[in-house]
Amino acid sequence: MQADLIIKNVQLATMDPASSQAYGAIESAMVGIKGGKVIWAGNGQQCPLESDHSLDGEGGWLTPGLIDCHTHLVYGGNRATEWESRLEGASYEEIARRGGGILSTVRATREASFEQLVDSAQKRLEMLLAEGVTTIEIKSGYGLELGAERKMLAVAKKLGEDNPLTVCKTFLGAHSVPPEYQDKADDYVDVIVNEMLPALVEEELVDAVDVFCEGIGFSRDQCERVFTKANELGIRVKGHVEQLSNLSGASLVAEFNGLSVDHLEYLEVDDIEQLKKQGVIAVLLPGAFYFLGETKHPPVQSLRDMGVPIAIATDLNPGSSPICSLLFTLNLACVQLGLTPEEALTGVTRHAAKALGLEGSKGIIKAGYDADLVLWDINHPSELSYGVNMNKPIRIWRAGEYV
Ligand code: DI6
Ligand code: FE
Repeated sequence: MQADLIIKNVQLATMDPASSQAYGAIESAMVGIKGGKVIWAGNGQQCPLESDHSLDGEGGWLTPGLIDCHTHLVYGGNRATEWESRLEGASYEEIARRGGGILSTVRATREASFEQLVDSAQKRLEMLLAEGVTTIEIKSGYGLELGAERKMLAVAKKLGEDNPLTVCKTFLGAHSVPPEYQDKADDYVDVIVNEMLPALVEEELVDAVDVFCEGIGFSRDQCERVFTKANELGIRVKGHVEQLSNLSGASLVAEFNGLSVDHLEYLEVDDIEQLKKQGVIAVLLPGAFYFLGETKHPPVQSLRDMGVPIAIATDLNPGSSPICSLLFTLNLACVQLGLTPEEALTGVTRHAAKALGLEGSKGIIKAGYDADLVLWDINHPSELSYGVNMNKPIRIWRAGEYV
């Protein structure tokens, strides 16, 4: 079998669930790449491949490219001074109710030009790329009017065109009620459903639809209206649910056969069964948990017991998670939420792929999957969650191309 490239002398963390080994590990392995895909991965002695090009991994570990499945990467300004007032005692919710919080980023994002948003997001993206992130989800939600939401999603699209990574674009029009619709949230939901969502789907700027189902966001009924429209348009849904309180948003996402439920600090054990039944991924966001100083933990043990796949993401955003590192997030997931290093790595590979509807092409090292790969100078994959700012990829491939 002829390959474009063979990577030799590596240890694989395949993350393949079919393996009986932790991390789906294969020692003394080789990987063959052709046409942007992995065509063979296994023990080097059994390798049937030939190629004019090979690379010696010198015994390092090869993982799937990392996937950040929940970010608000594109935004104007920042909220450092708001954070100062939080440290003086104001809560995240109080600040939001005063018209700060998300709405202050909405003002800055509306004012920023397309180019300014590209430039500021590009800097953050480069930090993630340098850590081995090869797929990222980027949400809108700081525009809250058609033009500004379109601008955000177009920036996300452009970032995907300009950089060696896959971008999934999520419409989060139902993030906060914009100032023009203060006390008229239902009217704003009408605009989302009748104008914004259909236009942006038509323009092919929407891969998924998200909502903030929360006291300071949207009610369960309002979220249901958004999801109904998304379903009609053939777009998968997901939700920021049960972050600060319980509005039974998770069960709503499950009813709509959604991709993922994200945050989950206030998730009730009774709702977990339904997530399992519908194959919904639980996305935990330890960066927001940490930065908001939360004390209520998501029900990790119950999710495990019921077999709901857990993904991990940065939630990178200026208000509740100004954390531009997926590797640090792995450490947070273990230290703060009690995940094992293997669960954490699975959460940014195989399960994150599933949260984006990309299972079958990303998140595992296996023949037929995209050749998104990262080579690390480590002795064991647990090191990726163990050290903070201790690991840097030696090499990254995206769709078989050396980054
Ligand atoms: N939950 C979050 O963690 C982010 N959005 C949301 O609905 C926070 C967004 C922000 O504070 O700017
Ligand atoms: Fe978020």
